[in-house]
Amino acid sequence: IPQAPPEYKSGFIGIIGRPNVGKSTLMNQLVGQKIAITSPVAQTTRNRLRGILTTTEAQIIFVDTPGIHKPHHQLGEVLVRNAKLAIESVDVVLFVVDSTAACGAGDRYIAELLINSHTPVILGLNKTDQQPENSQFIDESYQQLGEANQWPTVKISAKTGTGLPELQELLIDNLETGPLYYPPDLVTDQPERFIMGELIREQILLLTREEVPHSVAIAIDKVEETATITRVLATIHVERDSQKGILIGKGGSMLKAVGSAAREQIQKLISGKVYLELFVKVQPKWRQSRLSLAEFGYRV
Ligand code: GDP
Ligand code: K
Ligand code: MG
Repeated sequence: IPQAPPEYKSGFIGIIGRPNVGKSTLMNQLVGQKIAITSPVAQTTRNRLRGILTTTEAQIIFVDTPGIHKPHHQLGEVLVRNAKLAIESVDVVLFVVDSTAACGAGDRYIAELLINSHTPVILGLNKTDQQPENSQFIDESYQQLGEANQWPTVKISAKTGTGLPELQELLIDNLETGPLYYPPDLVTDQPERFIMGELIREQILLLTREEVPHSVAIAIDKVEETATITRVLATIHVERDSQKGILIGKGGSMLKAVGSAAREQIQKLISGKVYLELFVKVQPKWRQSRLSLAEFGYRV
């Protein structure tokens, strides 16, 4: 890693917020590459993922986190505990809210966690591209929250990019001078294999029914590179036979759709041709088991 020039800034920004407010979409936009998967399904993001933006002025390391919500099972508890840890372990928190609706109990729950921490906070009002008419009441509900806690507040759209240059500047303003933590050309701390698995999981989230996604885990069994093509073998682990049935679909149609959409995404990731082969395996109760969680790459 090269040495940073004097006055160079760097630090870790935790992206915190309720599920589905657009945290992962925002991180992808800010680093300029799709490294975190996104979907309209809550709990799309399962573990902490770093996205790295290196400019001539600063290196910003974004830490994308699962949304904060009340835990219902063991995986949920792990998610919330990790989110709390993320708040404490970063230099600045980017608190993302969904500005298509007013500030609610979920946002206030997170605000309490932030007020009780020592980490500086910037409030990002996301999805401004989708705000209803007369959104003044909505904006005021968040601006009050920001003013009460002296949190700088910016209106943004992770989808269209509105407000992101201003946000980036504000984030850099809040960082101290520091070293390059990562090589300047690196965009994530995750191995390519992990992101491949996530890109497969994303298509399952987007294409199958609600009940399948939450109990799915992907293992990349093999990646073989030849001169012309990269061959990827992956196993999709589900908890129940019924989920396996849904995932495979009539005559294999669902698995085919998941496979071809995921293949396209993986091709973009590695900028090369991909042959993707998917297998589905039933492994009961993997979500309850700490051993399995660790095995599939989730921090427990
Ligand atoms: P996360 O759970 O907070 O990480 O949210 P995601 O990044 O997965 O996004 C949840 C949903 O909101 C996805 O369908 C995104 O496409 C959508 N989304 C994210 N940011 C924006 C935005 O700025 N505008 C609009 N209209 N949709 C957005
Ligand atoms: K989501
Ligand atoms: Mg996410």
